[in-house]
Amino acid sequence: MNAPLQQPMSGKPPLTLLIAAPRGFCAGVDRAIEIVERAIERYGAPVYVRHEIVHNRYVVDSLKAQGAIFVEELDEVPDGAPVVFSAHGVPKSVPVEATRREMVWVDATCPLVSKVHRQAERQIEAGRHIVFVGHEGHPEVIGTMGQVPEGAITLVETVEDVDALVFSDGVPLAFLTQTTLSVDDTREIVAALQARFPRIVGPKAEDICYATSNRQAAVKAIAPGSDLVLVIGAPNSSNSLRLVEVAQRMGTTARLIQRASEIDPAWLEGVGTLGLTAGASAPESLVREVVEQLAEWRELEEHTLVSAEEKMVFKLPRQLVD
Ligand code: 0CH
Ligand code: SF4
Repeated sequence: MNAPLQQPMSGKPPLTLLIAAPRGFCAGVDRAIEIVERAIERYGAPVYVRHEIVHNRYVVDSLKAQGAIFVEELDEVPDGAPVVFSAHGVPKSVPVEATRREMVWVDATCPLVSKVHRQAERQIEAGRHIVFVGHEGHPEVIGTMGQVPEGAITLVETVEDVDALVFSDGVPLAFLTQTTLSVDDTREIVAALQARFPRIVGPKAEDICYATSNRQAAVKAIAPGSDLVLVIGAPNSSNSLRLVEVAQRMGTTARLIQRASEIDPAWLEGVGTLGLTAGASAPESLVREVVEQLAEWRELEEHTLVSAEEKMVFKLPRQLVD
């Protein structure tokens, strides 16, 4: 005889929660937020920040409360006020202009983005034209393309874009990539580039960063066993959007949410196992907020699936530690 099904004491229907690890803040985001906080301590409020320091409204609002003012362009910063450049990086013209205006500026560009900037410069010095794999209009793409003279870099977003490339015979080529792309899509795009231009040179592995790769792998670990995956992140956060895509491509319904309040209880109908993760710019406090919201509706059985350990820490700019 079958044992009677155990009913949770609370009377709420059960929900198995699979939480991805790694998730949330990466070393570049930790560093960028600390840079703004230390700049406020050192220079006093207000400290201006050019572009959202990372793509998360909660982070931006917390820093605003501490004395940060967010602007999109340098010309919105008054003379004499300190300014921080966001984690996504800026075109070369931005620090040049800040220096010309004798501004106090601090660069919170992630060191892994800066590494791509230096590679871009080196490829141009070596006489190569760059094919850059990235999403048009994204601040990191604008920043990286702005490291080299206009016309020295061509953006591609898809394999179709690669097929449509036309270069004069014998032009030496190099490729570079945005740090927060889909690992799977980028592999295909790079393969298409190498097939069309066998002499093209590039980094050993594409420039997708460790945090982006690890978070995508972690979603791959939770998605197959989940009826629904929730990704905490902003609609303008490239790495967070990629996590939604990864889950969807595994055949699992996935949704991007910024806060717990965006969860429609109807989404949970028929869901026995829910996967949860967060983009690199989403704080852990928002993950806990979502877990607490779910616990109000369902009797939770929480599991964390760890697919990698992360120990990366980046140094702060010298001007904030001396
Ligand atoms: O994923 P993107 O690049 O849109 O940026 P984010 O959501 O602010 O995450 C942090 C990454 C910053 C630069 O790589
Ligand atoms: Fe740096 Fe990667 Fe984080 Fe972007 S996602 S800030 S490149 S570690």
